[in-house]
Amino acid sequence: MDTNVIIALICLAVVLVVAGLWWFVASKRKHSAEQSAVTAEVAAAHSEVPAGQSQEAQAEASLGQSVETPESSASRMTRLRAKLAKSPNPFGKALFAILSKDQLSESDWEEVEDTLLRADVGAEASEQLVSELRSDARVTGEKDPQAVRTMLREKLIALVETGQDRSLAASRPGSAKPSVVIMVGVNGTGKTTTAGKLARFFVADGKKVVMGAADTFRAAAADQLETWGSKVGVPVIRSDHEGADPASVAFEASERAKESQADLLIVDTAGRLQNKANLMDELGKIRRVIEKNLPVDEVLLVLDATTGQNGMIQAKVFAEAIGITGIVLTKLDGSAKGGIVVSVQRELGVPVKLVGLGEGPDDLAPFNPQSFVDGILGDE
Ligand SMILES: Nc1nc2c(ncn2[C@@H]2O[C@H](COP(=O)(O)OP(=O)(O)O)[C@@H](O)[C@H]2O)c(=O)[nH]1
Ligand SMILES: [Mg+2]
Repeated sequence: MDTNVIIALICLAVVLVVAGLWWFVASKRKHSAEQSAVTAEVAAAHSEVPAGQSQEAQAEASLGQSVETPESSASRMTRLRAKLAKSPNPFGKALFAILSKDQLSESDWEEVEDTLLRADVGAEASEQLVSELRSDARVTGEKDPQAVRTMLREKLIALVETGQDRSLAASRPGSAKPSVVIMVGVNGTGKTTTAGKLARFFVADGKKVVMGAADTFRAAAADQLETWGSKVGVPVIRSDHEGADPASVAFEASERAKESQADLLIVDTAGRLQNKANLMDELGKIRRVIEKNLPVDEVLLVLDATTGQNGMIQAKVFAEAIGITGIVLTKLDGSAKGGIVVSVQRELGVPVKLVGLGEGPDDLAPFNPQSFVDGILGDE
């Protein structure tokens, strides 16, 4: 073979080897550059989310949805107190108008009792209050309206105040973590809405909340709860098919709350059960499965104030089916029957802990007897 050909072949081989080496090194460099770009992107995505937010909130934020900040407790209380004073709950005002008359006739006293009954105070409590008022010298003798008003205020507060603890277990110092609240009550009373409002309430206080959609009758019920949760970055554990076992959703929610070290788990339930045995069976099962993971320290019965005594009969069935620790009285904003606070506490033996005062997301307030009575008595 010609020496020139050999030299040309050697040169070609050298060029090929050098080109191959160059290609290998370049592709390696490109790969590592891509990787570091991805790492930088991930880091940037994380740094955009403020510290202290939940994983779900981060996921939400990265999806471009903003997480709302619920109203603070102080602002909520001022706003809702004013709202209660303006609510169509005139029985305090009506009583005051009658009692400030110069001479109280027998028919005036009948009117006092009627007013109380119409406001759903209940027969026993109404009778008791009338007899106390009749024997009070400040009503029968004194005619200074201010004195009558003060006396009426005291009597009404005494009627509403039971001396029981109205705080939620989750708000007490040293409460279990996660604390568990189960919402129960008849369909349409406001369970899901109250669960959503309650979640916001705790989120506003910087607490980590998880919700469980154990109303599995309709997918829409879980969607409704999810809508509430997603606005404030609260994860909602749900089933993806209608008619799933509510207890298994509740169990999963309790596992999630425990794993994620949440402060509070709120479990929404269905209210449409054919009979008491059925109801006891289902609510009992929900409670038992949660208790495999966490103690249940609050069962809130949700009662619609506008349904009056009828609603209370149904509420009693729930109270018997699962021990309740407190009552949420909803739709007090649209009810002239504020006296139901008195009768429900008497009938069920547990305190009203929260009141719903509207459809707004933060229209839920802790129940306070003084503010309530001031509200129904109206401004001077
Ligand atoms: N005005 C008013 N409406 C309320 C209140 N609470 C709930 N609602 C309304 O009552 C309806 C039924 O509520 P929902 O939570 O779905 O009841 P659930 O079937 O018990 O879960 C909804 O339209 C709510 O907006 C309240 O405090 N005031
Ligand atoms: Mg519901």
